[in-house]
Amino acid sequence: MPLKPWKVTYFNGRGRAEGIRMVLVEAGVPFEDIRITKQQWATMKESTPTHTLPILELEDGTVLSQSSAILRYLGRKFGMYSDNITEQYRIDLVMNMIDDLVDKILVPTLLEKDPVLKAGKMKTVEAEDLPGYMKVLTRELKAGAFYSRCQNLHCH
Ligand SMILES: N[C@@H](CCC(=O)N[C@@H](CS)C(=O)NCC(=O)O)C(=O)O
Repeated sequence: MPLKPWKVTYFNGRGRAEGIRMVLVEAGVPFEDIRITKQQWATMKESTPTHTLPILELEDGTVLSQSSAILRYLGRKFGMYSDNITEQYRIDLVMNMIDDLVDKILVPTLLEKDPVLKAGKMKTVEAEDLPGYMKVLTRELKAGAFYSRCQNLHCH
């Protein structure tokens, strides 16, 4: 039976799917970048593994869910997640921080509908959250390579 192409399914935005798309591009894996509407989501939500997006469908039809679990799966599969537990800790620390930051950014950008409240909340994120996160993330990047294929990226 011919194998199917991998499929990343998410809404039309970067959000929690962009890291998965980036890792697949870096690994050289062709994939279908499926971006669905809220109406389409309503009809498929219950059939997804954790009733959330993003999901990644593999060539044999297996569907993976939860962005961090997917990223670690891909990292292990393509040699981007170290075997060294200290390096794994650093990777996890950065992944968790980015997850927290996505939470903070998604609330004002997507969930808040009132334009005035939206602008105010975004300003708060920019002024109060982003500087601290950027400081720590910059420190971690400066501390050295994150994974064994890092020499392929401009990450030093
Ligand atoms: N921890 C999950 C969170 C997933 C999540 O909340 N996804 C949102 C989009 S960013 C979603 O599916 N929203 C639609 C819904 O919950 O019905 C992950 O990292 O994948």
